[in-house]
Amino acid sequence: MPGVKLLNLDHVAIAVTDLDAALESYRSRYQVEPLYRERVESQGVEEAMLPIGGSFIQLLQPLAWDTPVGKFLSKNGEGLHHVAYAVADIDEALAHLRAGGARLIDEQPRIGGRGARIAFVHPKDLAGTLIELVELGE
Ligand code: CMX
Ligand code: CO
Repeated sequence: MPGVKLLNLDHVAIAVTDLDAALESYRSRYQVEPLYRERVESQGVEEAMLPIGGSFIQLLQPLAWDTPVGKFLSKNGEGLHHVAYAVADIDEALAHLRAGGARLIDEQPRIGGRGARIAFVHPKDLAGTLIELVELGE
């Protein structure tokens, strides 16, 4: 079976309590402007994507406390939440990870921000890092 080739570090995601304040701080301190901002109900977040080189910083504000990012914030406060790698074929990547015994959170891809197909791998699977795989559309 073919392996999983990680094409790019798509984004590093940071959980924040106040998206507007975080965006303003990135703007004033680092002169970075968001390229996208959207509400992704299925993930329980409002997110903004800040382009940096060929990757993004994803700022995540939870829509409610009983969401993955809401729970993370109550437990840890603001900070690094996950890293996301771009793959060409997310179905193939998930099949390969499943066959290798990886602890998948999503058995099937879901639709995330930018209309991309995404799936998460549990932080207990590898070095305490929540990993998101992203298959970008056209
Ligand atoms: N990074 C590293 N470790 C994490 C973590 C994170 N983001 N979130 C939880 N953990 C750890 C916890 O510290 C805990 O460890 P201990 O058992 O050692 O204390 C363990 O994982 C279980 O955590 P929990 O607080 O009980 O949290 P849950 O199991 O309820 O949920 C997770 C954790 C990863 C399964 C859940 O957050 C999830 O399903 N995430 C995927 C979806 C998501 O994050 N969506 C938002 C982003 C959307 C986007 O990027 O577009
Ligand atoms: Co993400």
